[in-house]
Amino acid sequence: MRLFLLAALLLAMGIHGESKKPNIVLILIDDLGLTDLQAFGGEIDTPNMDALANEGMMFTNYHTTSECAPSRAMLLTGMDNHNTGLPMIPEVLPWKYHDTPGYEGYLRDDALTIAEMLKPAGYKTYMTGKWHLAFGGRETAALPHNRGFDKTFILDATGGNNFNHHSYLPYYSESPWFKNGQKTELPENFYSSEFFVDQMIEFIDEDITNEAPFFSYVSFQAQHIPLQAPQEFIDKYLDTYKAGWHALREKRKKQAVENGIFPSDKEIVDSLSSFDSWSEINEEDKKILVKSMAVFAGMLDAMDFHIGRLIAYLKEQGLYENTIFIVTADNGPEGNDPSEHEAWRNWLKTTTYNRDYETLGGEDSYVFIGTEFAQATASPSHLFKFHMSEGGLRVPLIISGPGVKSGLNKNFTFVTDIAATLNDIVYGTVDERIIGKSLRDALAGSAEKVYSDSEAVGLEVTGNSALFKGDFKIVRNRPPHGTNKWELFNISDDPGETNNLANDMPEKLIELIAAYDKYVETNGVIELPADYNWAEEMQINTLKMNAGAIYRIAFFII
Ligand SMILES: [Ca+2]
Repeated sequence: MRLFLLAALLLAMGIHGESKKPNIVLILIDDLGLTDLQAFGGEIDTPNMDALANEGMMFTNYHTTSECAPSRAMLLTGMDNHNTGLPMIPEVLPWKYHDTPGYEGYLRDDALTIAEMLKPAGYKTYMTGKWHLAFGGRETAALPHNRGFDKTFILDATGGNNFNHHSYLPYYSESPWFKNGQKTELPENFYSSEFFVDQMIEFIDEDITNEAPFFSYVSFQAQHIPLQAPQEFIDKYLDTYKAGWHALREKRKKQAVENGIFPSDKEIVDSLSSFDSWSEINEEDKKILVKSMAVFAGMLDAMDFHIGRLIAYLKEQGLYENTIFIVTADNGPEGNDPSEHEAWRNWLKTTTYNRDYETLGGEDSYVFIGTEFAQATASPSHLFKFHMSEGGLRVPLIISGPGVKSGLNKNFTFVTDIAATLNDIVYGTVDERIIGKSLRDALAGSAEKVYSDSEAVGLEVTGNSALFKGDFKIVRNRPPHGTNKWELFNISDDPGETNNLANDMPEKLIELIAAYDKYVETNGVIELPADYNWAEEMQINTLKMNAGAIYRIAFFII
């Protein structure tokens, strides 16, 4: 009997004397505000992600980068973006920089992905959704199929239509979709969030008899423009946003305080004062904006619903208990209004897209929420995507699963910590090329700081910069929403970034700028010229990338 028990125990522990390695599900949301999930203070129904948040650890001071591809490269490799080949999204990368090491525009082969790191430990590796690290699929060696993932169905672009293969920008003639490294069509009745989960369940299910652990990367198109959702999800929110953006920013802040995400006694920036006032918007435009927000909410609600189906499947298969879930976003909410750009307006006329009220959020509809509602969904933070202020960088992070305590962690954490943590969980050590810190102690309930007061964390994306050190942060945003001058904040005391201390604490400012200069030197950051303009750069790159687009743009410019 004793021998039998010993044998059973050894079997349960695996041949190396360790307990069975956990499955890992990494869920990445595109362009999400800090308070978009209900657990973080939002009004949209996200019960499945909220359940993971309640079971696991919610990180309230987690920072990613301000843009898609650099965040994804850092998340998947644990390295600085300037060493991965994706210092910025390739669509706005000046062409002349492509030959500079680190600025290739696609994922370098020496920047190992989490999938490549986990393969030697026997993991089955799957990915569905947005990749955006292989230069629109032109660099096939950088597609996930060639970067450690066994099975993939992916989009290699910044975004795309959620119902079909149509592109969402003139830069792409159509959305580049790949299945296992080969160009592919989309199936009938495609809706992005639903399909990514269906396909992921199919991948897992095909290998269900192989008891090796799996790594599943589900990278949603939600909440990237064009915002689109099935009608029944949109209908739930048609009246939710009628009070406008000032009310939403305030309501989100209040609820964030109640949920413990933001301290109760701290100010926030009156960020909306520099934009349009809700009261001055005409009734026609208000109708479109209120419904656009309903589409935004419906898209998030739909994604959560489908995440619920993945969780239910894992529970049915008895896999849920040994699965670590990581839910996070690549950057803050999208505040661009593409209709302000003439090239986009001209391009739209060549497509099947429209912005009709009745069908907003449908297959041929092009929806965005605009600057003001983006600022509201980033509440209580300042600014949004593309900026190094907290609204661009601070997004939700939820980690749940075996060994993870339930609670809130309010210490500074960073996008590169995810790869470090997974390395540590699987191997008990962190690969030396990873610059992030393992969150294992934090997940076990430790309230110790992850980064010591003497450790600096630098960031540069598309000419905007930040550096975190101890309680302090320096930030420099380019116009129009910044001055291109360094500002200094104590984000521990002032997470709303209301009080620029640059003049009051010149020595602290000099200390952090010196640390930033060292960061630039260490990572080979190219300083962008003062007249750099991302929209112009995207037009130039569009002309270079796409002969058809040259004709379309030239036609309308003339
Ligand atoms: Ca994004």
